[in-house]
Amino acid sequence: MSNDKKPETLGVTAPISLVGPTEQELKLSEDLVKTLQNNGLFESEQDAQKRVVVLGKLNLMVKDFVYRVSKSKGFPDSLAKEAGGKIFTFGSYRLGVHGAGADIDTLCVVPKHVEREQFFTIMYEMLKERSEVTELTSVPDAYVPLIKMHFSGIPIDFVCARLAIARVSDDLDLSDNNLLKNLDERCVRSINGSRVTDEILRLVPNITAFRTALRTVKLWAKRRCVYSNVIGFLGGVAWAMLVARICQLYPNACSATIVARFFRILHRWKWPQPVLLKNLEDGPLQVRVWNPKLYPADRNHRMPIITPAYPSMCATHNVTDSTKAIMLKEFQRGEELSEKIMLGQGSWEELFVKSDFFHAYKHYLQVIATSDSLETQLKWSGLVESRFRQLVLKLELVEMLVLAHPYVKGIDKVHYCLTEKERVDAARGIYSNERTFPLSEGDMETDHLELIQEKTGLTKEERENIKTVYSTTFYVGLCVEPKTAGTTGTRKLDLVWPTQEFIKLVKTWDNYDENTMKITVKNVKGCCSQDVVSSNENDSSCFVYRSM
Ligand code: 3AT
Ligand code: MN
Ligand code: MN
Repeated sequence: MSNDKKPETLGVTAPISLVGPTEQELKLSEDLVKTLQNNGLFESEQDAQKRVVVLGKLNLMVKDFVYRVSKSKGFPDSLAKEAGGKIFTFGSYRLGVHGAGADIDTLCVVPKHVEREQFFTIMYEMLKERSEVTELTSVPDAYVPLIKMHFSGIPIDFVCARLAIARVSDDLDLSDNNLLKNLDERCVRSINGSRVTDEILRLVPNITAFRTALRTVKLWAKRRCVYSNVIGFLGGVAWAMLVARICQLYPNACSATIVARFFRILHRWKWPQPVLLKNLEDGPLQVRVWNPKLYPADRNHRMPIITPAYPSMCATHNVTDSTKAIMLKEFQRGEELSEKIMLGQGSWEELFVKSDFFHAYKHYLQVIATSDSLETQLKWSGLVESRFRQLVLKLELVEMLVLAHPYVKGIDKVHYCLTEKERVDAARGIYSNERTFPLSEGDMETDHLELIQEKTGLTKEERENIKTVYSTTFYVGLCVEPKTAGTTGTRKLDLVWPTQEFIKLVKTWDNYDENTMKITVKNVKGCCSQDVVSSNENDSSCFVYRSM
């Protein structure tokens, strides 16, 4: 890819500095790449090659899919072939920042005579017949409908857009806004991921520095537990846009400098001034483009980061006062550490030290979602996760609560219960460690019953009557206002209202089933690691506790 043709200025303001890197900065950039390598962030050449092969195969399959549909509609052979079909990629793979096991987010583009539904029927069947394809699932009702699968072992998220054109040729470019005219909304959403990533890459002056800096920021954000759009932090696209903006401001800087400037500038940014990669465009659709002057809802965005492709949207809608404060503190930490590193007085590893969330607070809230099958649990915990930020928003209104710090992900467990009481207890977060196991991806294959048998022994009857409970626990760290000098007596922190409202809210879900899905919110005092959870059971019925 040649960067030479790009104009000096990309972005909504002139660059801050056009200075190129010093010897020392180049050396630090090299160190940074080595550190990223040591953290296993790059895949092997062989794996990279495998991805190219898989994408080649998928591209051919898409053409075959369009051909078959065209033929079935009575197209003569030559026209059926000319109808084309093409894949595009987006997400981390497209940006060139994917890790070893990452998925390839892939978009299938088809001409107008192919129906959207046929992607989920005909294309799905074609994939099913391929020996390379495993774990094939179709999710046609998602906000962005998709097929998920592994192709030759590589996870693929496959979305589809049907354009209002007769032919999808190999040189089709998705940047033309007019392509969005007369499209199904789901197609607009499906095409959006690709248009945004393509636009980000177009707007970055120095792709190599951008990639290394973005890999750094992504690793840092994951280690510091601020990588999650759903929970109210930032997702991959938002982090990419932030790094891209810094690259625009320092078009000739190397990656180490970009990283240091990233923390410095974002820590000092005048939020809610938006981060923009270009001036917003108007376009042919009847949809809203982000505009706080026009739409009051857009004025609520605390850290607006706006996608560059029409129709521009705010990628950070979920940020709350608490998550904003947490990220600003992390930017500050990043600034201090990276400034030290730039002076040759620190190492990049320090930036990536894991967050101490589970030891940082005196009080935590636990939200425990349980059900009795894995299938139900996936949906139920997903729903609770998607509403989790509503709890944080309500906690932010509680007097004396300075900060409600949501943990970035739920912790999944499976409990094997011998009695009805154990089942009820498990739903309330009380369980025996002997028959409870973490459920992360690597553990799915373990035969837990065998392990229990070995550890504690089970009678035949116990074994037959065992009931499984799946649980997902979400955490909020609570920071209470320090007592001011001179105050005496106890203070009460009233969490009844926010927690009850939250429970009500998740139960309004269309698919909520009170017989199979349970939710408990309780407070936990002191250090609360993932397995050692000290809890005072008398508290569980009551969310009022005396603080300090
Ligand atoms: P990984 O390397 O895969 O972890 P990524 O940035 O590629 O990082 P994803 O594969 O999760 O992350 O997402 C890729 C893009 O897909 C980002 C966004 O444009 C779109 N996307 C992801 N999740 C959703 C969602 N729930 N709804 C709508 N779009 C989504
Ligand atoms: Mn991805
Ligand atoms: Mn994906």
